[in-house]
Amino acid sequence: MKEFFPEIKNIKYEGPKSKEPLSFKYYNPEEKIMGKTMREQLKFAMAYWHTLCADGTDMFGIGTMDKSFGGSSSMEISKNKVYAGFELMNKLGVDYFCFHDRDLVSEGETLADFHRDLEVIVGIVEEQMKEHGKKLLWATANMFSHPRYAHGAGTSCDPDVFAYAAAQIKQAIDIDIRLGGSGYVFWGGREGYETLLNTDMGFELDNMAYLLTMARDYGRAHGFKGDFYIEPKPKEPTKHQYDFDAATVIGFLRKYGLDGDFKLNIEANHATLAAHTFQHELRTAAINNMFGSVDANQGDCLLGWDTDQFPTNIYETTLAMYEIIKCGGFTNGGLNFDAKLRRASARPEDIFYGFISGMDSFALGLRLAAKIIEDGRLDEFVKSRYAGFETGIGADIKNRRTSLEALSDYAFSLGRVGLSSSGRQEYLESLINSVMFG
Ligand code: XUL
Ligand code: CO
Repeated sequence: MKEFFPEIKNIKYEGPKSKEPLSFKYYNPEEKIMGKTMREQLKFAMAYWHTLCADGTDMFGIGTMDKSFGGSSSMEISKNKVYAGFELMNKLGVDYFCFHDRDLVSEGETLADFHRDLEVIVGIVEEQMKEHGKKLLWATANMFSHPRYAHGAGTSCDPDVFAYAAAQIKQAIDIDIRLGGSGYVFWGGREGYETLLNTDMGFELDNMAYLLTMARDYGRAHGFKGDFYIEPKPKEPTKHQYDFDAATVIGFLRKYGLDGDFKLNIEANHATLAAHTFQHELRTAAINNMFGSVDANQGDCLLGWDTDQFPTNIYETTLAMYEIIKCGGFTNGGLNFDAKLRRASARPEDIFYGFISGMDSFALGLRLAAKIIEDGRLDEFVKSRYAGFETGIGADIKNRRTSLEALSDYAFSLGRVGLSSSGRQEYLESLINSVMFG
C-alpha cells in the first residue's frame, strides 16, 4: 500500500520533557485518569473535511495545500483521501472520524451520480474501518455549500430544495447506519436569514422541525441507535442562524418534541461567536441533559469569525474537560477536531503538528481537570455558597414547601438584609492557577 505521509512514523507518548516535536507530551492513550484510559475519556476524532479536503482556500485567495493525494481523476482523489485519512488516524492513534457526504465524493450533476460514487467510496471506507479498527463518531449531510441551498435547506422557500435536502439526509443516515456511526449531526449553516424583510420565520422553523422529525423517524425505523445532534452556531455563513446557541436549540427541540432523540454537539468557536464561553455552552447542555458531543477548536479573540484553529488554550481545555467529566463523560459522543491548519502551514507534516497540539492540549486539560476535581476545593466552595438552602427557610425553598405569603412574612421579620457573603472570584481564580501549575 502506498504511503501518503512516508516521513512520519507512528506518534508516540514521550512525556512533557521530550523535545521531539512529533511526539505526544501529555497524551498517553492507555494511562488511566479518573478510572478510564485517556483514550476512552477523550475519544478523539478526525474531521474528514478539514483534514482531507480543505486546501487553504479563503475569501481572498486560492488553495495553498495539495489535497489530491496523488490522484488525477475526481474518483481517484476520493479513493486516495480514504487511504490517506486512515494512515493519518493510524499514525496519530485517533480512533474515530466524522464526515459530510460531500467530503467523500464530489456531488456530480444529479443525486443519482452522487449516490453511485458514494457507494464506491463508502465501500472502501467500510473495508478500511474493519482493517484498522476505526469507528465513525458521526456523519452529516452538507446542505450548505451548493448554490441550491442559498435560501436554506429545511428552511428553504423552494419545496424542491427541501425535498433534495431530505434525500441527502436519508442517504447520509443510511451510510451512518451501514458504518455503525454513533451519531448524526445537523449543522444548519444556511438555516437562518439575511433579512427578516423576506422571511417567514415561524413557517421556516416549523418546516425545519418537520424535516428533523422525518429524519429521526426514518433513522429509528431503520435501526439507528445513536444520538441525533444539533450543532449550535449563531452566525456565519448567514447573518442570523436559527440554531443560535445551546439554550435556543434546547427551546426549539422541546417545542417540537425532539428532545428525546436529539442532543447537542457543542463547538468551542461557535460558543465564542455567540458571545458565550465554551464552558457556558457545555454547562447549558449538561444541566438540560443534552450534552452529546464536542467539536474541538478555538477562535481568535482579535478575529470575529470562525477560525477553526486547533485548540491550544489550556484554561479552555481544562474547563471544558471539567464540565465533560462532571456530566459523566462521553457516551456516544467524542472530541472531534473541527479544526484546520493556518493557510501558510502548507507542508504535509503540518497536519500532524496540528493534531499533536490539539490532542496534547485536551490531554493536558483532562489531567488538570482531574486535579481540580480531586483537589475538591472548588466544588466544596460552590457547595458551601448555597449552604443556606440546607436548613430553615432555605430548606423550605429548596424543597418547594413555602409560598409567596410565607416568604413575605419571613422577609418582613428580618429587618435589614444586606450582602452576606463573598463570591470569592479572585480567590478561586488563584486557586485554579495553583492547582493547575502547582
Ligand atoms: C461549521 C461547522 C461544520 C459542522 C458540520 O462551522 O462547524 O463543519 O461541524 O457540518
Ligand atoms: Co463543527
